[in-house]
Amino acid sequence: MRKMLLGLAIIALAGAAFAQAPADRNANGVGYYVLQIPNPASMAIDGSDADWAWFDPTYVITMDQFRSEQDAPMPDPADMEITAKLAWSAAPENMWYVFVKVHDDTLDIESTDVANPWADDCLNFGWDPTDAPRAGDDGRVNNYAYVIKSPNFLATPETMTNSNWGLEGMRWAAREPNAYAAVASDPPEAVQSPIWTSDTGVDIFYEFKAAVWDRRSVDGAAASDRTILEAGKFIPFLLNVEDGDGPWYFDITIRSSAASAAAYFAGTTLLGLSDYTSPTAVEESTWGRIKNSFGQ
Ligand SMILES: [Ca+2]
Ligand SMILES: [Ca+2]
Ligand SMILES: [Ca+2]
Repeated sequence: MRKMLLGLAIIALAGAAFAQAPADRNANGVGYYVLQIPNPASMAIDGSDADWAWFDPTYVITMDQFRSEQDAPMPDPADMEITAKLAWSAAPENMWYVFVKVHDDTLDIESTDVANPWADDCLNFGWDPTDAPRAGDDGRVNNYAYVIKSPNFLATPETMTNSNWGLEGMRWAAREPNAYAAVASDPPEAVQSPIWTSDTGVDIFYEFKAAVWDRRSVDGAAASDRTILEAGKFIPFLLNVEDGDGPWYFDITIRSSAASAAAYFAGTTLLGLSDYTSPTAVEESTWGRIKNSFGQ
């Protein structure tokens, strides 16, 4: 009995230590914004951002809003430079969208091991909607992360995987119809080569949409709790970009060093259609007025 009480006291202490998210959880000091997609049917997960023209450029995440996860000096733009866009679709689709462009001097996707995606250039991301990084059956269920990289040289060709591939019961969450992902490059032949480089480098494009979960179960989607995405909602999110080639080989992240130390994610807020200024909305509202005038 005494042993059990001592055990409970230790659990309570550990809980208290992680009960509060760090106040300064974001690499940019203020947090990040996720824009509602005006027309989800127009979006194609194909590695092209031709379908992102509606996105308000104010909310593009640029290099000055990232930091090194290992607190290393930031890379030279020729070695690595990132822009990222975060978006969401309302119900019934209820999906989270990301488009990331990485300029890199060398694209390295030579590893064939799906269980070790960090060996190469890749995108690492995840959500923690309940903001409870230590919760879950084994600590990895709720504070979860995924990886996207070009699957062209993987022995098991999966574009999006659980960052912990060994957690077999969770693989459903990284696969259709729960997740769709694509990787492309400019020039296009770069992703056809295990290692590709040129004097001017290469652009890599990562695009995905995925369902978000308050709680995931090893028994699949039907046994899990889907997060309902809505304007105004706050959702902890992690986005890391990894450069597998030298001289810069650390990850770049949107979370602060305090958040890294406590295993918390950065903070994002979902903006509704009227909360941002879309470059293509002028056209839409003009058309709306014309339609209204016909209706009168
Ligand atoms: Ca696209
Ligand atoms: Ca590089
Ligand atoms: Ca690279």
